[in-house]
Amino acid sequence: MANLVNFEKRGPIGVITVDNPPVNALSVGVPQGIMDGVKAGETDSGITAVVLRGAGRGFIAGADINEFLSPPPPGSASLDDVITCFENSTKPIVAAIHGNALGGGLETALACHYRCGTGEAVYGFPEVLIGIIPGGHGTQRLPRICGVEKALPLMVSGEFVPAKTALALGIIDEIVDGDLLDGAIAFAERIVAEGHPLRKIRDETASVPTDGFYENFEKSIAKRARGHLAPYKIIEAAKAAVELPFEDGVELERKLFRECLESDQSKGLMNLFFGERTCTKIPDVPRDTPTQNIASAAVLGAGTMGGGITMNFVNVGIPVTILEMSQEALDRGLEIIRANYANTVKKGRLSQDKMDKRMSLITPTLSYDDIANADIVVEAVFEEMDIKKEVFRKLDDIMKPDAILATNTSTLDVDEIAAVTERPEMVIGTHFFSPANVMRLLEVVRGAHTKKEVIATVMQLGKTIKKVPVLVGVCDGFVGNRMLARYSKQAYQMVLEGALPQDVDKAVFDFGLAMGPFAMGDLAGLDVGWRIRKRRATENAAIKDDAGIDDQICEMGRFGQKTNAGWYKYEPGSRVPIPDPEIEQLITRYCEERQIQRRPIDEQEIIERCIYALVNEGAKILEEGMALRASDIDVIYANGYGFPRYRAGPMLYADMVGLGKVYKAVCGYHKQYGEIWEPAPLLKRLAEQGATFNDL
Ligand code: T1G
Repeated sequence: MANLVNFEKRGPIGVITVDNPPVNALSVGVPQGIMDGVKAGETDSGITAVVLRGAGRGFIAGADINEFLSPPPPGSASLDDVITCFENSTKPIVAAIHGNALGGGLETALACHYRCGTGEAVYGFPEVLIGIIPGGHGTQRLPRICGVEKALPLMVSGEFVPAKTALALGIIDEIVDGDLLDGAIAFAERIVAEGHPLRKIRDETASVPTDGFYENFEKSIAKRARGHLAPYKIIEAAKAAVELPFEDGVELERKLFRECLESDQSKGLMNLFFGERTCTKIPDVPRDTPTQNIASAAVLGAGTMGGGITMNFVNVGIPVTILEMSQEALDRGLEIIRANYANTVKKGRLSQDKMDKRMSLITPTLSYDDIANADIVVEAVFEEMDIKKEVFRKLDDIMKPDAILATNTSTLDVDEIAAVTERPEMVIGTHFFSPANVMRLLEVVRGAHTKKEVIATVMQLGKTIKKVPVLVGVCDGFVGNRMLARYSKQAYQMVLEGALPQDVDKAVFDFGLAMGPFAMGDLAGLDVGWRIRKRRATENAAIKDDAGIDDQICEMGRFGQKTNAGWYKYEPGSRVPIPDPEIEQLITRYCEERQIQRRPIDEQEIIERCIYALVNEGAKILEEGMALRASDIDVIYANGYGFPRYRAGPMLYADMVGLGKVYKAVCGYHKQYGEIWEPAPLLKRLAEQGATFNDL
């Protein structure tokens, strides 16, 4: 096996190079290699200083996360050992950083005496994103470098900062132009020549924050950090950096790190981390499958979805020709896009000239001729099969032969759409989630004839436009919406049986979902489903027109937030749902008219029926091959439906509850409610084997 760490001499400077592709994680063997390099420098009297750098794409991306899920043999050298080794060094150690210096990688650099890096390097503590805290003294050194008021936002957000910010914060001492190694060697030689001391951050003090800082900071993260453990452990550790001697702070950091690592949350987040990378691996579409270059795109429909989809492309520099049927619709669509960007500029998250650049990449048109040469066209017209078919017949006629024809349908049969074209192998589903320019999830729907190059191209394009692309099969609702339907059915059923909307929403919100099903219905608009049900009832006499509670609410003109009333009422201009006695009376009356005996429903039943409904449907989806893996389903649910990331998703949650317990509960509901709770055969099989979805 190639050396994980190499040592060489450049004149009087020793150079240690970490070479552990793909990201130079601190896997077993790397810490030992670094220490061997420091020792080589120490014992060579011709060496006056040492430079530490990474080979390949970056410096060091942190600890090897795999080793948290399956710990290495005890006794291997650790990051702690490396840090101690640096602190005992009698010669200056200079970190030379390019690419990523993250987590334990940044901590390794902070334990060096000095740091320099390229102008493109990025720095960060992403540990919080996988449910842990910096465990290599980062919570003690960073506040000593830039103060706790700047250190906490960095460690609690997990965001990466660019080189200039790192320099301003004091994380690095110099930005190197030109060749990094040459620059770092020159820096080291200067340190020696000018007799600079061995700078030890541990000996410095962290400034006391202004009064009320910690309270205000906790308030500022409350929404995003709700239910999460690690952010609050980071705050505790950072306080120690201000209040305790270094060693005591390190001791506390170690304790808090262990608490986080042993929590279910870190397992959930680490599984999700790998799940979001595994989902782009498709067994019968190998990594080296040829892909098409997507240099231009076209979007059909300038509505909410079409506008959002357009933004995804121009955000990464791919020009879009956006087509509508009327000038008025086109103008309205462009205005919405412009307003979206202007809002981001106003918030200081986008510069005006970047907004102008993006807007300049959008070409509005009323003519199909103007989109013929686009490399991909994404259809986002009205969700009606006849309209989709008409559009795809037209696209088939005018688009260049190797153009990819994508539909943004959220439930319709992609194969049926593909069948109206002469090129079904070029047709694929790209199901964006509203708002399309915000939601990270992209369900890529593989048609029966979609060719592998098209799948590989669209999965890669998904990553290019900063989405999390997950390949799904053609079935009603694909994966996410199909599972959502089961979940929503249970939520509605429980309101009929005795719960109130606010009871269900609270239980689900406390479980960690971003929003309960009734508040979500009000947000999306109750009239969408209502119109579809009314149309289906007129088209198909067999569908009994027994207006449900949601239909009655719509008949009252209560469509949700857009009408300041739906399941809840809303103060004008507010999005805060307020339980409405009028709805409680409507529910009670509805049940009385149908002799439904209402009963109290507790939180446990609400959570079991909502979440196990997802799990049972997910198991059926897996078994039918509509999703490749259980972790793909979790990635879909965490990125598209607000499932708490620290639980990863419904399938891992079920694994952690124990499939035997889940299966037993599903059988109980099956006995009570009939076929809607028919246990998935896969769930039954795994439960009987004492296995998990993750074992598949
Ligand atoms: N450990 C193991 N594997 C990793 C890894 C890591 N830290 N980072 C990436 N990989 C794998 C990843 O699974 C994928 O594998 C490949 O590398 C490319 O990743 C003590 C305790 C560095 C910004 O959290 O944020 O240090 O799919 O597709 O888009 O305080 O990877 O190819 O088989 O994401 O260019 C802290 C996590 C760890 C960094 C690169 N560090 N990684 O993004 O590539 S905890 C992190 C990332 C820690 C200390 C604590 C990103 C990246 P495969 P990729 P990318």
